[in-house]
Amino acid sequence: MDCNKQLLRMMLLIRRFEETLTDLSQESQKLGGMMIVCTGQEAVAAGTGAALSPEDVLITNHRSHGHLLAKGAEPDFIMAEIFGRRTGYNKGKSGTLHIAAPEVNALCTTTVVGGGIPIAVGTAFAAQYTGKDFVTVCFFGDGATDEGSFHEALNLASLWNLPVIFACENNVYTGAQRMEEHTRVKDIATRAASYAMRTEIVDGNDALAVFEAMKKARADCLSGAGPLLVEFKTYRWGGHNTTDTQAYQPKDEIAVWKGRCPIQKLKASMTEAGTLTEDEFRRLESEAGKQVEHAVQFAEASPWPEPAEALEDVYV
Ligand SMILES: Cc1ncc(C[n+]2csc(CCOP(=O)(O)OP(=O)(O)O)c2C)c(N)n1
Repeated sequence: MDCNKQLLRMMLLIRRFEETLTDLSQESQKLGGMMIVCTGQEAVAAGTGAALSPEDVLITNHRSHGHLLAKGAEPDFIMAEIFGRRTGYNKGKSGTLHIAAPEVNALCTTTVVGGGIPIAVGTAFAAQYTGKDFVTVCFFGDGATDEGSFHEALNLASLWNLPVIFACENNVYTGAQRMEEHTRVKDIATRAASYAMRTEIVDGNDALAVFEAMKKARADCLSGAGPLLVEFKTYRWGGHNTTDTQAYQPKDEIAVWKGRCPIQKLKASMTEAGTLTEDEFRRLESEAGKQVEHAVQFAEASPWPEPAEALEDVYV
């Protein structure tokens, strides 16, 4: 399958997955609590996933479902984990916010903002120390770059020339705060200059641009060029989570960014190039729908963990 189609297929899967979770936690109330979804940001995950190899390590944050799917994690096992079932990636103990899928080297999802960044330095150091050819990609939001952990981690990664790509998804908001309310910096990428680190700013709604940038970043990392901070400019269509009313997000701003939908953007360029028909698009959309429907059925039919299992897998 050509790269464009792979990117489109993945974005459609992520979109459907997140829309379904939104529905499950709002309308149908089959899921308790709230969901943190990445609707509108699919290109960042899809483009990155397509650029990585299975041995590459993923460290991610609270907005993780797209990253995990694009890294090759199974929708069934992610969904079962979110439902808290025994068949989930972490036997129902992590829920939506802390999924690890070591099977695809997605080693850590942490909702401690900025918490994953030093961990990524650790896995990148392991690659360098053991002489293994893999990179670590660490996702975080613009808000995480205000944390001390971000600065300490970037300093060390640069000093030790580690094979790590710091992937900042700048979606304009940090909770209910716009970027200009939490920093005077206009581009997060400029922060890496303090650590003499290479940077790049990429249109985060252009899946192909993300793919090309990450493919090059990976190759450079592996050739010993050291770490890189890539800032993806994108936008969160929904609120911080599915209980957020978005009162602070101007409606016209949301409309502008919906006009830059990453799925529609790729669809338009493929259609123009004559590599996609409307029928085929509908078929891909329907396939994504079936995959997610299957995941929900799998999760709902799966058993709950037994209370006696609560203390299993506790190492300390
Ligand atoms: C250390 C820490 N501080 C605060 C929070 C509460 N919190 C959870 S998500 C979030 C917003 C993070 O924004 P950003 O890093 O920009 O990512 P985004 O949600 O925009 O994807 C905050 C403040 C937390 N989980 N951890």
